[in-house]
Amino acid sequence: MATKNKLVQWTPTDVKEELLKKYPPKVARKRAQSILINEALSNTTPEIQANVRTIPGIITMRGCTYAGCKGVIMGPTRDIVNIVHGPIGCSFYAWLTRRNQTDAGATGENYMPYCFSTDMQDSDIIFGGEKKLKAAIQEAYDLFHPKGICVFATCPVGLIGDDIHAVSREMKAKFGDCNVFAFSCEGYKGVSQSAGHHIANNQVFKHLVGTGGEAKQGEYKINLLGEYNIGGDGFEIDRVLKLCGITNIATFSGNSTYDQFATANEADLSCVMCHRSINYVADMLETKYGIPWIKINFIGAEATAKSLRKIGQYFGDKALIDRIEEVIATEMVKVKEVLTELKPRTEGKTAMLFVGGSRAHHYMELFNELGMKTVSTGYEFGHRDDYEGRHVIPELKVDADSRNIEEIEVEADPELYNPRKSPEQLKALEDKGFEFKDYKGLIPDMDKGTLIIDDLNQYEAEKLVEIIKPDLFCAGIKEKYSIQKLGIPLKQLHSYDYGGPYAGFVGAVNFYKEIDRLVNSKVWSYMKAPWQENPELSATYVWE
Ligand code: CFM
Repeated sequence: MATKNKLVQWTPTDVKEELLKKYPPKVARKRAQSILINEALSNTTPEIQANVRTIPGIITMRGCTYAGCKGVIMGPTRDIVNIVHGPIGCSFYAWLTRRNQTDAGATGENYMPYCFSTDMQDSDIIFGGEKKLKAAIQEAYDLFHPKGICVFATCPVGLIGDDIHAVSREMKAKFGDCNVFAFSCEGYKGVSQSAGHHIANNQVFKHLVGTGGEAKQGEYKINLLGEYNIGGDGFEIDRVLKLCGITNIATFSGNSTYDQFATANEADLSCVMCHRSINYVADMLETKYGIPWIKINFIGAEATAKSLRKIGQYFGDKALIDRIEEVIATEMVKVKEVLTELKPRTEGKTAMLFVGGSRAHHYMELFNELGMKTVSTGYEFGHRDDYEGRHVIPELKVDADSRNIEEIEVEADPELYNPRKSPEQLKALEDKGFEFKDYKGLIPDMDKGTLIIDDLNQYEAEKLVEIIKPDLFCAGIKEKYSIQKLGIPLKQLHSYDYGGPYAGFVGAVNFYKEIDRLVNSKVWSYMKAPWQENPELSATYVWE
C-alpha cells in the first residue's frame, strides 16, 4: 500500500525515544519503564512495569474496576440478576455492552437483556442508598424468583459508605431460596478492570462455587476458566469439546448459569484460557477441592489442537486421545484448505496487538498461522506475570493499590477435597514435559527487537502507527477510528467488529478470511489526499 514506503529505517530505540519525546521529563521517565524493547534473552525474561496507575492526563485504553467485575466476570451469567447500585450512567454498562453471547437453554431463563439499576439520585447520595437497594432486590426477587442476585457497587456507593454486604445478607436470609451477595467493586478500587476480576473471583468463590446443584453428567470433566463467549467463541469451543467426548462442567463465565458455578468443584481439571481474569479461581479450586489447572488456548487452529492434546494427555485414556486425534484430523482439513488459499496473500504482513490482558498474546497464534509478524504488542491492564510468566509472582511489588484488593484465605475442604492425581501421577506427567499451574507470558513469544508496551495510550498508538506503519492494528472501539484515519485497518479484538467466533477450528477459518480481506483491501491506500502523497508546495509558518 502507498503508506508503506518508508524513507527512514527506525531502530526500536529510535521509536521508543520518539514516543517519549513529547512528554514532560517526569512523565517520560515513568512511561519509559512500561515500554520494553524485547531482548529475547535465553534464560531470563526482561522486566516490564505493569499494573501501575495511569498517569493523569494520559488518555488510557483501560476501563474501571466495576467494568472488570460486573461487565467481564459476572455479566455473561444468564440466570443471575445483576443489580448495579449506583447512578444510571454506570448502569449503561449493565446493559450488554459486551458481545458475550448466551443461549437461554431449555428453561429460557435469561436476564441478560435487562438492565437492573438502583438509579441513585442526589437525595440517595446525601441520605444513603441502602433502602433503595433493598427495595430493588425485593422487586427483582418478586418479579423473577432467580437462584441468585448479585449487587455491584459503583464509585459513589463506596464514597458514601452504603453497606451493600449487610443488605445482601439480610435479603438472602429473608428469601431463603435466593443467594444474594455483593461486590465492593467501585470503579476506583484498582488501577484498571483487573482489580474487578480479582474481586469477582473472590466473591464467586466464597458465595457460590461448591454450593451444590445439578451438575452435568459425563466423562472427562473439565472447567473452562476465562472464556467469555465473545462473538460465540464459547459455543465453538463447546462444539469441539463435545466432539472429543469431553464434558465441560462450568465455563467461567461465558454462557454460564448459576448451577455451573455451584458445581464447578465436580470437574477433574481446570483449563485456563484467560489467565489474567480468572487465575485466582483456578488456584482456589485446586487448594479447596484438589482440582489441578493447566493453561490452554483455543485461539488459533494449531493452539486448539495443542490444547486438546494436553487435555487428552492429562486424562491419559487411550480412547480419549484417539478421539481427539480424529477430531483434529477432520477439523484441520478445512483449516488447511483455507490457509493454502489465503496465506500467499497474508504472508509477511505485519500486525500490532494492543488488547486487554490476554488476547494480545493469544491472537499472535492466529497471525503466525497466517504467516504474519506481530511487530509490537502489549496489554491494557496485564500484570508482570502476564508478560514475563507466572514465576515472577513472588517478586511482584505489593503497593497501595494492590493492597486494596482482599486476598482471601482458602483451605482444603474437609469433605470435598479430593486430589484428582496422586503426587506420583503428577510427577510422571511433569517428567514428560506437562506443565501444571504455569503460564509463560507474552514476552518469550515475541521476537528480539520488538516493542512491548504496557497501557498504551491514544498518543503513543498514533505515533507507533505513523512510524512503523503496520498492515493491521488490533485494539478496541476507542482506538478504531483514529487509527483508521491514518490509513491502517483496525480489527477490534474485544468485540470482534460484530464478527466471530474466532476460537477453535471454525473460528480460525473465520479469522483468516477477515484478516485477508482487511490487509489486502485497497481502500486504505485511498485514505491519503492527493496532496499528502505528492506535495507540490511546502512551507513553514514564520513563527516556527
Ligand atoms: Fe481476559 Fe477477556 Fe482479555 Fe479480560 Fe476484557 Fe474481553 Fe479483553 Mo475486552 S477477560 S483479559 S477484561 S480475554 S472484555 S473477553 S476482550 S479487555 S483481552
